[in-house]
Amino acid sequence: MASIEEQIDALEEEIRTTQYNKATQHHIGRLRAKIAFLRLEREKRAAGKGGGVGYAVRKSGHATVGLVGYPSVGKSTLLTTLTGAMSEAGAYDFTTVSIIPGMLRYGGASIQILDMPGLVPGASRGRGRGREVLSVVRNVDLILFLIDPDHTDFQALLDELEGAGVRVNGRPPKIVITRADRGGLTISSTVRLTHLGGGLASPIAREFGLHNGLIVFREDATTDQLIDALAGNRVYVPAILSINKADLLTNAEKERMRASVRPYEPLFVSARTGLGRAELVRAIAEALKFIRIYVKPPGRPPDRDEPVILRRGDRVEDLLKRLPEDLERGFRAAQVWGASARFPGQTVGREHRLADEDVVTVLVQRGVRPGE
Ligand SMILES: Nc1nc2c(ncn2[C@@H]2O[C@H](COP(=O)(O)OP(=O)(O)O)[C@@H](O)[C@H]2O)c(=O)[nH]1
Ligand SMILES: [Mg+2]
Repeated sequence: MASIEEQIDALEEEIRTTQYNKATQHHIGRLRAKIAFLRLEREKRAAGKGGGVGYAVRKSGHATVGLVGYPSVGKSTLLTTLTGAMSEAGAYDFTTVSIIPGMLRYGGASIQILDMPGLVPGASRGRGRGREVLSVVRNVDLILFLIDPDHTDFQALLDELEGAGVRVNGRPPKIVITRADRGGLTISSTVRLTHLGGGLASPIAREFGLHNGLIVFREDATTDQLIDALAGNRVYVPAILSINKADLLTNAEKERMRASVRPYEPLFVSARTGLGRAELVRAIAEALKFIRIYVKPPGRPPDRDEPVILRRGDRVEDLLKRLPEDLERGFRAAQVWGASARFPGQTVGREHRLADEDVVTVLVQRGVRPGE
């Protein structure tokens, strides 16, 4: 019996050598599903053997950013430039043997930045500590990709992450899957399926052992999106791209590199000279979607010097977690002034979504006296 690796290689070879057309698309869809299923199996076995999956890094700060790039592109140097943390920087590959955190402060927010070993081709199959690195990457709030003039193959970097189930700058497919014990498989959709019509969805589902249940498509999903929904362990992580060692690049070289990474808009930086540092920090904060909330004690002006930093989409309940415990325990309602309020001073509950620069007063029940 061929190993999982050999089976995957054989299936990939078959896809490569099969002409894609109407007659073969079902077959190719099933091959892709088989590969995805085998990869899942491989991950499970690696995890069972303690193969590095679940490498835990304690999160701290308001958000965590992972530096991802090939060895020697300047990740460790950049960590120092951004945060002052001293990660051992050297001219050799694999100088960073572990994950080194640093803290970057930005307008009241603290952003944890993780320096990690460089990814090498084959990382998603475990090469060069790849599994450890990728398991950390799965848990960050933002990926900061770093390439340099000598390591320009950005697409291969993306492919390693995709191979490990990380959907870079993606969003979950709008597919709802319900498993059942019997009754067969029902497939329905609220839109016309142009990729998965003609009965293509059910053979793919069967490759994942889904024989009974319901699949509802709420968008015109592709084969890969259905596979992602069936695999279930995908993560969707936003990312930005920086090109380091810009101090070594002429304008013409910059333009060439810029063109090669489209549709990404790279930021040129030099970790060594600090060039582009401020723009990069701003881009990180922007990508993390921070919002600033000014808390206003009743009858007093808001505290504009020390906003509470939340993420876009956060609610009053997320704000409460960051305030003294008695405010959370005694919470009765909140009053909001600003972009999220329908009118100034609107009274809202825990579920209310806040917006950048909102002013919020927390109202507590009688008998609870904040600050005591
Ligand atoms: N010219 C130049 N060299 C850099 C820059 N950033 C890092 N380096 C050098 O690149 C080499 C690898 O850097 P390092 O931070 O260890 O890379 P890592 O393996 O990605 O962590 C070191 O010799 C650094 O001094 C930069 O902005 N410009
Ligand atoms: Mg390093």
